[in-house]
Amino acid sequence: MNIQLNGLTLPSTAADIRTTKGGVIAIESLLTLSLPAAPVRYLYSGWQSWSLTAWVDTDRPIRPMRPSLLHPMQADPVYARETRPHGSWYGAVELPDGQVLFLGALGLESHVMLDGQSLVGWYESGNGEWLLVSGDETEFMARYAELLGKRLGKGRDDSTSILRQAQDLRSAPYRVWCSWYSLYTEIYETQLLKILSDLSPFDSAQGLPFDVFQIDDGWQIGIGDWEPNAKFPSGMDGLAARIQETGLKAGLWLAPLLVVPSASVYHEHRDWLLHDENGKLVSAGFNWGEQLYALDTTHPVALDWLTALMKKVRGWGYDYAKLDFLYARALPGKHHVDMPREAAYRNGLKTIHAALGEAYLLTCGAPILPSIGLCDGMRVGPDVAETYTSHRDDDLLMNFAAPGVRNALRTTFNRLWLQPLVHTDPDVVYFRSRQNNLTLEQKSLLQDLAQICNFKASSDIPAWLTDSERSTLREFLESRPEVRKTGRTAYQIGDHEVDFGLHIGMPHLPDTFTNLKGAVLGGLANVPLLMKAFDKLGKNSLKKTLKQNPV
Ligand code: 9PG
Repeated sequence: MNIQLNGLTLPSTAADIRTTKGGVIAIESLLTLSLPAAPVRYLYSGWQSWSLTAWVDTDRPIRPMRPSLLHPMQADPVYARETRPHGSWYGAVELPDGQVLFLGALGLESHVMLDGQSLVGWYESGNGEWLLVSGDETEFMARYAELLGKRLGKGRDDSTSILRQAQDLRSAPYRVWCSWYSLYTEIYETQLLKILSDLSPFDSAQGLPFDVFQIDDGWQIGIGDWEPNAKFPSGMDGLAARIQETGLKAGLWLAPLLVVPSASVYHEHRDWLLHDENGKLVSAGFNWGEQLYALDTTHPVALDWLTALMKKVRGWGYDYAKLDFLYARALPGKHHVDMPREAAYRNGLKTIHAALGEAYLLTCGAPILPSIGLCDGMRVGPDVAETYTSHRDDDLLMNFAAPGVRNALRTTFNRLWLQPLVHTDPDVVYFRSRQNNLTLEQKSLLQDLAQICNFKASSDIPAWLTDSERSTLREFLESRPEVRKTGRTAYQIGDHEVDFGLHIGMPHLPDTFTNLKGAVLGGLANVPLLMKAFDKLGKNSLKKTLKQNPV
């Protein structure tokens, strides 16, 4: 039937539609819309926290990211080789006359793609609802969020998190010190205690007013072996107690749905892992010099193990959990109990959420829509880094999920529409100049985005800050500027205006020769042994850096 929208007549495969505020809703398993003209821009929607989400000119196709070894952990691997404009759950097109059309699923396991002059949306199985709207992007994304909230819930309203009871969330969210973006995996107990004391939480004049001290990756014996390693002799409960003594809440990072071959669960409970139709383990990517696998949470015993793990972390004294690499559970595979992959993920997350009780749950590396309503905060972009961008990631690997400030700004900015549903975590900001290649402008873009998100985190080591950096960090943590959107890419934040426009576009497509070099590099990066060696080199250079820059 023809769908009438904002003066446009769109031939479609919809059998029936109903009108809704701003547009129409159709229920279809496959919905095709014929557009009046070929679009000039497409809004890509990445599957999980780190995956590219951006408006891209249709004459600048997104090529498959390199290396493919990382596809399961950077994109939805089912669609990672698709070169037509596409994305998870929703997509939008801008027509040559500037008119914008949006097609978004209100259910899970759905995808949208631009095929020539047709916009196509489909569900991986069965029927589901589609919202079709046009007009102003801020308005239609708000409408989409509203409808999703009704179907998936709003974690913020529903949950009984400690944070929610303690304060008005929008005006005073948690401020988090996180160990990752300075120390990475090289953390140990006495070093973290020194940092904790240097934050001087007891000193109201000089102290840095953080609310949470969050220990990131590096405390555990292994991915799947969630017990403290030898660098944490007082145990995780001992450290949590020390953190709490300072008045801060203790936070802990885990990747509870991942298992690596060196972990004991891998050997003892192979049947808990996600397998494919042929009985082979499903790859969840490659990191820490190891192949990653996923826990199949439809396996009741694996689910019990997961619940016990969450309760253990709570029992140790952690009130804030950063749960990472969560996409693993939503990868396609043959589950112990047959169910759609994102529904299976949601079941797992529901169990985690319940087991964590009142603790604040920050999801990371998390499939976006399936996490709505079941967490407090969600990382909505790739990792930041001490560099803005790199020739390697932009031009050779064409990898826009890789850690870097430009990649983080771009994707996070395009996910701000999620704010009514969840705390959007833009990742940490930097104030330090030590161990940092960012310009002042680049650092302030991150700070502005954190103000917009009202989610403030930093990994700056107090001893690395100059006096003036320390006081600007302090002011940043204390400030509560008024935030107002003033244009498509611009915001007024307190007394200054910031335009992200120049920072959220895509780099030019590389020329043929650069692309060829990139193919060689991408090929090499697909060799696990080389990746492992690369990981080792990185670790050694990190150790050296930290020796030269004591905390
Ligand atoms: C700990 C880190 C930090 C960080 C998380 C996550 O695409 N990648 O290769 C990729 C690797 C690691 C990564 C993100 C992406 O970092 O986002 O904050 O907790 O794990 O290992």
